Amino acid sequence: MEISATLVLLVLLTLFTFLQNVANGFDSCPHTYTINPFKYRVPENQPYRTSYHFQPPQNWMNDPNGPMYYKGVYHLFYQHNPNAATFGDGIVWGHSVSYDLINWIHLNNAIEPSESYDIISCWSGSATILLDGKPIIMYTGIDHNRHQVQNLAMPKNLSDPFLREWVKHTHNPVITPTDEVAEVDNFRDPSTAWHGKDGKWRIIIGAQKGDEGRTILYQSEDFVNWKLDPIPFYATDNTGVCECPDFYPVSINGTNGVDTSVESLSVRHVAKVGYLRMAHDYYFVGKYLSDEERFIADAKFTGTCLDLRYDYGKFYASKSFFDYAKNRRILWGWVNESDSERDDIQKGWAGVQSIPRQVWLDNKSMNRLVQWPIEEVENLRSKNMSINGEKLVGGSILEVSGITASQADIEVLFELPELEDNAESLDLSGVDPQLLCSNAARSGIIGPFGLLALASKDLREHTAISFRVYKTSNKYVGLMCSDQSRSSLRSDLDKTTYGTFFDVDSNLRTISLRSLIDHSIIESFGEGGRVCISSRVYPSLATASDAHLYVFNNGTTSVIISKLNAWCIKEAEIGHLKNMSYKTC
Ligand code: DQQ
Repeated sequence: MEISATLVLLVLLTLFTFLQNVANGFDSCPHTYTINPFKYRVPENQPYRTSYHFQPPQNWMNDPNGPMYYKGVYHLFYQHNPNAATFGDGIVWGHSVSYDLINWIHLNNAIEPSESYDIISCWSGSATILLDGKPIIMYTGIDHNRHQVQNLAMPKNLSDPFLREWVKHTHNPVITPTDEVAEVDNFRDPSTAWHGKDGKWRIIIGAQKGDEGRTILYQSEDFVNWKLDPIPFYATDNTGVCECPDFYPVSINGTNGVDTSVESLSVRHVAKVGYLRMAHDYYFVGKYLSDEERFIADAKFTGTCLDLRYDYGKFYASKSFFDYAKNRRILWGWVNESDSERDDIQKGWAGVQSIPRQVWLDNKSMNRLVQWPIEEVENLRSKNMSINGEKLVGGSILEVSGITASQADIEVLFELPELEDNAESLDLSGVDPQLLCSNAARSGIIGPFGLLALASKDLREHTAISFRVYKTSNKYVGLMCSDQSRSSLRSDLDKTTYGTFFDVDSNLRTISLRSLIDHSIIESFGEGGRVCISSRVYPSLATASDAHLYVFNNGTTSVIISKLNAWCIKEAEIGHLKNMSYKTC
């Protein structure tokens, strides 16, 4: 009897520990910690500082670097100027860690200029988890000649759960540019490596040769000695330099991610490049021919609105990683400021990171991606209000009250009227959705309808995230817009209007929208994440508790708010560590 009671207790204890480990992402040791209440070191009065989007304590931030998951801890590295709120020489790898990708602990810089091969700056790169489980970083150093060379850095102490210190490899630089493939000052941003069936590692590096944008492939058996493949892995004419290339497999079934090295019939591949000239990240879905070391994209780059972008607003230098803890692929992007450099200096900071997004292949089309804010952001949701089945007649506006409209998460499903009789005709040839959005915001038949975010009570300030539905020769298309033109009474701001098309399913007759609002950023996900637009806005009236949120319909036909849920979002814990304790385990 006693033995079986002990046994039951033991089983229960094991189950409890297992569940605790699941909750902790299999972190080797449970932890508690407190963040220093002095969260950031910037001047008082910060109406535009974000509350749940990642920002360093002060100064300039651009590209997300690394990111990786290692033994229960997520690491975000980022391009950072520790000395100013502007870009310049002396860029370092800032470093923060997290247990949930939302609350962050700032650490000391991971990589700083120190050697001739990175003395001017330490630019972007990626982390790879090697076969023995150890992480390694490859980054671009701007050397004493201002040439771009690739270097390695490894954690100094693998038993430090935060991997606070990084040491540079004695063989650095491990890759230098060769004239025949790249210009010496346009050869940067090594990708996460993938491991081929032949036992060799592969990476791609962004480059330019003439006016061709290229990603160049290198192979290595030991991660230190790299062999150039002289034929570009993927190239586009007349685009200028490719920055921050990313290459990864996506599963053809379901939303789970797969490790970067997976090659099988159940995956397709995605190549992403940032073109500096356009300042946009474009992605291509296609086939990875590993035997020939080539990537064949389904569609060629056209330089038109037909090209696929992660985000049709501000979102650049993005980087993805495979999250082993939750079997998902996560994507980050840098969302830069739309105010002036003078404003940034005054604020004491510039640049935010997007909310990490889970990314997967759209199983409907099989040729584009879906992105959705990681589920952890929902832990910040607090007070909620909802609207169900309410008709929004043409020309009407309805306030979504009772939530903090400057810090919110809104999900809404609109039901459309009959399309055949109501949708306006549009000839898609040569139409630029971004231009159309500048005019389409006024009035139509089905739409524009959507949200007015960060709006002042008198509506003199607002950002409209809207939809309008058109009939083309063979299908119905939606136009999604984010119109910043009336976002602020302030001048000297970039108020460009963004827009993109998407297909509307005439059987479903619904359009969904989710917007994450955080003081000066609005990240919007249309059609369940098939089309995304992020914008930066700086209202002068609609700040903090003076910000309002509305649903509107400027079309002449009614749409129905099938379901709307809006939540206040709590502030994320982002700061320096005050203290931390590990329970004995
Ligand atoms: N930012 C880095 C470069 C990269 C560019 C410099 C993209 O490595 O090409 O901070 O924003």
